Amino acid sequence: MEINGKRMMERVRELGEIGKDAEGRRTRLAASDEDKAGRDKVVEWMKDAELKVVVDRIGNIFGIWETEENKEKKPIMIGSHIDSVIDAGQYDGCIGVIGGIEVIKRLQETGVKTERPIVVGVFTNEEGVRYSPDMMGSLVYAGGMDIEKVLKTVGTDGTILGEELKRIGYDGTVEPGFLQPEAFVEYHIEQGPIMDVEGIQIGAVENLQGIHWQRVTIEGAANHAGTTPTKLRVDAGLAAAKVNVFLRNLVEQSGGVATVGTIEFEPNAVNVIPSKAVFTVDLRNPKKEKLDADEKALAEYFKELEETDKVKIITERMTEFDPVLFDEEIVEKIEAAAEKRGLSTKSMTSGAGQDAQMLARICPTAMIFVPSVKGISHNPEEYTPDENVIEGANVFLDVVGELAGEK
Ligand code: HGY
Ligand code: MN
Ligand code: MN
Repeated sequence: MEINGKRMMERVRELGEIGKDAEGRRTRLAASDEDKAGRDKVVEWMKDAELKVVVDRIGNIFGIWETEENKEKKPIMIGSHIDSVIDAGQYDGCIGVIGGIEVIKRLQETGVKTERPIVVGVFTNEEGVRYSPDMMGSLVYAGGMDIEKVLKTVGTDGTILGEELKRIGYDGTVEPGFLQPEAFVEYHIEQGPIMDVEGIQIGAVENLQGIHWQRVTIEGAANHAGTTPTKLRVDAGLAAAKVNVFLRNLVEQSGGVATVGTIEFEPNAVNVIPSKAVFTVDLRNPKKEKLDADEKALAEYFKELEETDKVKIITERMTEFDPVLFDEEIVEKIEAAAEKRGLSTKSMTSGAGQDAQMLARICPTAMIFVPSVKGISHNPEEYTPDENVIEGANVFLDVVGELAGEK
């Protein structure tokens, strides 16, 4: 059995057009109007597949395919996210949602019955760009955060998540976690270079690296850019730059990765020494002990910097997700399905955070990757050739059909 590749790719491109601004930049930040437009389109496709659509209180959307015979059984859950980063690609998350609906539709069209229901989920705010933390909807679904607290989250634009979900009409009624899955499988692009470089068609994802986010505020002293002698400066901007260089040296030793993705200066004027620098640190490593050691080294460096640069440093923890191991049996099913289709396969680590890492807290979980050309992602140049997307979706169809007990 094969998915309908034409239909799937048309939908990837159709969703890819949603949320583009006048300059053609694709951005669908969680609970924004653009996210709403994407959600509405996905709900339309779910209804086209005659799925029962349910929205939970954190705005996660579920398309449920169940029959009288199987509805008492725990479902196989599939899915991903359609919210994006700023100026994003069109595959990240979307192929897992569109692919999930496609898998169900193909099983329906071929008259296949399954022992278990199949549910395709669209998780709120996987990216965490507007509201922190990332993987928020799946984390709440898995019981990792309290829904009342999360709905009060203040965004980078000062909005309140719960109010925004209500405004876009996705403030659902059912409690997150209302369906306990038998297993979860997420279909996703690699977003890294390994499969492209090695010519691998299917990634069987066996684990996912730990992710720590923190917000750092460095307080210095504003002063005149021209009249203040170097040795009298208390320069928050310089201290922030030193932290970034320290992080790069740190992870080159530990084998992790570090990113200062956002930074703001105050008063942010060309001829004023910054009195304040506020930036985020995204620190990751597949090994928990190394990630914790890097965090410790960074905290010690902050103390040192307060001495040498006479600045004050305040840190605020945003996320702290440990590395995750996925389910070996499902990983083996993915590898076997790829081999049966004559596709090359490799077991992989996910460098990116994923909704699957949260579902792994409540059920056996694994992921299927397809290559990202040149490893580019979180960038409009993100690209996976149609044939790779379709090959991956066919493996996804095989694995989900097997897990659901197709008959
Ligand atoms: O941050 C991540 O890795 C994911 O894209 N949210
Ligand atoms: Mn993603
Ligand atoms: Mn992403």
